[in-house]
Amino acid sequence: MPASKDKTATHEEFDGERLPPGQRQTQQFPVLSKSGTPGWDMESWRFTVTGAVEDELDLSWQEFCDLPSETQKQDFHCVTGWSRFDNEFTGVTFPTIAEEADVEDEAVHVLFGSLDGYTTNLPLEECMREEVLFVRELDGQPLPSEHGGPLRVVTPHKYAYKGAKWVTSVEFLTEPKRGYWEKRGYSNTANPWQEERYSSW
Ligand SMILES: Nc1nc2c(c(=O)[nH]1)N[C@H]1C(S)=C(S)[C@@H](COP(=O)(O)O)O[C@H]1N2
Ligand SMILES: [Mo]
Repeated sequence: MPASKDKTATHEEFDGERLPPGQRQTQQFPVLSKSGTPGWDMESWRFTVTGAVEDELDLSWQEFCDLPSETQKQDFHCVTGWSRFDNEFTGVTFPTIAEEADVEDEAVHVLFGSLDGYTTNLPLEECMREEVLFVRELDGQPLPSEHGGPLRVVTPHKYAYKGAKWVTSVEFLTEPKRGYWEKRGYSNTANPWQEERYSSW
């Protein structure tokens, strides 16, 4: 297996400590899901990329697994106050997906969709980072279903609600849209080093 890329210095970019303010470190990996763990099957699972792209994608599980992947060591910060360090995540980077779909210049925003009906959003430039990863393995094993298996997004530069578990769709947008928690009071920007936990409206 190729060496994992160490992305645990992401905090330096935000002039912050490795443990963001108001967080405590845990060795556990708590599960936070709005409505339980949805089922899936390998035969019918699809991953779609739509919207402001030249080449829409509609991939089977096998086709997704054939995309170039890498392993990264990342920290994970939950808005409810816990952080888990040194997670070994294997998957496909967001820029790889953006390149596969040939994103149009008009695209400025991204909406992720999931099997449980969850959505979350980010500006395109906040997605075009290597460490925004579509993860299918944790510690070299298939990602546990309660943590979003078969496929989830991780966003180590943001609180973890910006990473959709059970992700199956990515929509490139020409204007911003809010996702599930962003409509319900969590911060739209979600920077852990600025403690952007809640929205002011
Ligand atoms: N599809 C989906 N993704 C989701 C959620 C969810 O309920 N559904 N919860 C979010 C929240 S609030 C957090 S903190 C993380 C939790 O990930 P974990 O359960 O692996 O710790 O997933 C995020 N992604
Ligand atoms: Mo959360």
